[in-house]
Amino acid sequence: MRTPIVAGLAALLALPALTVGLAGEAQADGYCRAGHVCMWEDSNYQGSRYVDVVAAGPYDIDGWDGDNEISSVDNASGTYIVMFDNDDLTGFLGCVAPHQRIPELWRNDEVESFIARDYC
Ligand SMILES: [Ca+2]
Ligand SMILES: [Ca+2]
Ligand SMILES: [Ca+2]
Repeated sequence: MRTPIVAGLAALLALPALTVGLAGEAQADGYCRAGHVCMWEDSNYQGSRYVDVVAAGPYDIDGWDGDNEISSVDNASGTYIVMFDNDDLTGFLGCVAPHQRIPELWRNDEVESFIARDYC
């Protein structure tokens, strides 16, 4: 009779994780899903996670939600993330290498758009 109880417990424990996943916060703070790029308001992957998208692009960070506020980045993809100071990929800032994590951006609070591509 133990097996059904254990299975039931497992289902109960899995439910909150599933709910969180549907809300788009599947990963513990500070980590990005494989293939995604994530950007945070504060250094060390803290504060609002303004960006959590499949690494592709081009992508304009929302003007009310992250523009000129990004302080840390986790690139969980196999491509470069090329960051720009302004919208529409203008004003080159720098690159995040494949699978690179940057706890404190060297150009703090400046990123406004980015694109994923296979070169810097
Ligand atoms: Ca923007
Ligand atoms: Ca910031
Ligand atoms: Ca900027």
